[in-house]
Order: sequence, then structure tokens, then C-alpha cells
Amino acid sequence: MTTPTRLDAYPTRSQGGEFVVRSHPTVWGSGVDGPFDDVALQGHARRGYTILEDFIGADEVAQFTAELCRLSTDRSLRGDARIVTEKVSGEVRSIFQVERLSAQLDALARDPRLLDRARQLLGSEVYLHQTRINYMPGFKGTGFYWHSDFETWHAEDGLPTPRAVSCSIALTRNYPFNGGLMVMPGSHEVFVPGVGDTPENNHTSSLREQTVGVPSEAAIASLADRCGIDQFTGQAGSALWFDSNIMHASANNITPYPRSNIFLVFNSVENAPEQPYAATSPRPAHIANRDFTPLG
Ligand code: 6CS
Ligand code: FE
Repeated sequence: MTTPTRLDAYPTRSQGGEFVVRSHPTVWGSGVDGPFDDVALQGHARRGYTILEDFIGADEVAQFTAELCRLSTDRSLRGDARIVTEKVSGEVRSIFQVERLSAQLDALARDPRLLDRARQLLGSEVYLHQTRINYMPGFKGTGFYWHSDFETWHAEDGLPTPRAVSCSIALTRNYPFNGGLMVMPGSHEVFVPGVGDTPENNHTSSLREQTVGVPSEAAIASLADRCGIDQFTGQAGSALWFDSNIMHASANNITPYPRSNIFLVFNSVENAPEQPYAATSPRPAHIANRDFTPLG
């Protein structure tokens, strides 16, 4: 008896080929369901992202920055799989599953300012698929090549649809020149298959430098011509809400000014991961949460 092949609306990597037009909504809720009004929701659906200035206060920025310093200097965490270091400098590049390492960041993920918006955008109860702090240190912070987060979360974590949204909160000033996140507005409407086959334990290298699952240069050029490139810049405390499938990247940071952001990834409880769509085994829980209990 052959195993029934599962429908894959977004074939990628060895299963993939041409661009696929997104067949799922970007915004699932409406203006009456939360803090975003209908105009804001229409803008988010069109661009694939929303920037909110002064999303958290200066006191919270100071509090979370202190947590960020504590976690990056905690010797007991060195060697922990949740700490990803820079390939060359060895400095901390990212720390994953921060809600388990910091009660304050756990509380932030449950704050109504975040939960109400995530539930509204995704039209359901939500849970954290992934959290991380990207440090992007001064002088030696390396960037992130063009990619769609959903391409990885579909291929390697098994998320069936792009019904997930990230909130990136700036803890330092995000300038155009210190590795600020670049996004292609509207690119979330197209699923770009990644190139290559997923090696075993790909995450042990991809979180330092992603080479598998990234789009071809031709695909990036075509999307950039069609969508243009915007950039998330802003004061510490501002937030970027961006759709899981928007094409984004950040350049290296050779300035003295770190670009440290918290990333909280909310997934709909209706979009819980199944088996990976283009990998032999799921990634570990600190990168792809397997506890789908709705956040409260
Ligand atoms: O593989 C991932 O889940 C991570 N990689 C990137 C480049 N962005 C999203 C996510 O943190
Ligand atoms: Fe990303």
C-alpha cells in the first residue's frame, strides 16, 4: 500500500520549481478583532509588513537590553544549542527560545500589545513558533541573505501554510547603515521555491549562514524589480510586524552601532507543524516549538 502523498501548496527545494502565487490570506482577522483598524490591516495585507513607532517604552528597552546583555555574557549558556555565534568573530549572533531563558521576555510575548495584534492578524489563538534575539554586533555583525522565513518553516519545520507573523522589536537604533532589515513590499504574495536539497541537521549551519532554501539570484532580481526594497529603520522601541513569507534580508554591520532586535514569531494554532515538507527530520524544539498551547 503506497503512502498517500500529502498536498503541498508550496513545493520548495528538491520538490519545487516555479514561483507559486500565495493561496492563503495575509490578514485573517478584521478591524473589530483587535488594535489594528481596517485601514491598517489593508496596508499590512498589501505591503506584507507594518512598522509601529514607540511600540515599547524606553524603560522596557532598558530592561530588555539588560536581559540581552545578561544572556550574551552568561558563561553557563556557552555551548548551549540555543546560542548561535558568528562564524568569524565568535561573538554571539543569535539566542533562540529566549522566552525560556528570560521571564521578562516570556511576559513580553504574552503582553496584550503583542498577543492582540498577532491574534487579529492570524484570525485565531496563537502560540510562539520561534523566538530569538539577533545581536548584529558593531563592526563584525554579519547579515542574513535574502530569504522567506516561511520557506524554511515549511520545508524544515512542517508549517503547512504561511499563517504566521513575526514581530521584530528594535532594542538599539536601527539605521539604514547598521544592518537594518530590508523587505520587499508585496513579495509575500509569491512563494519562491528555495534551491537545493536540505542536508541533515541543516540548522547547525543555516542559522549562521543560510545557503540552502534561499531563492535564486534571478528570482531575487525579478522580485526586487517588481516590489522594490523598503527598509525597517527606527528608534529603539519601534517594532516591525512582518508576514512569514515576505522576502527579507539584512546586510553586514561594519559600523560601531549594534543593531539588536528581539524577534517573536507567532503561529496560528490552526497551522501547527506537521512533518517537514522538504527535510527528512524536524528541527529541534528550541528552533521550532512543538508545544501548540495557545498563548494567554
Ligand atoms: O531558520 C530560521 O528559522 C531562521 N532563519 C532566518 C534567516 N530567519 C528566520 C529564522 O530565524
Ligand atoms: Fe528571517
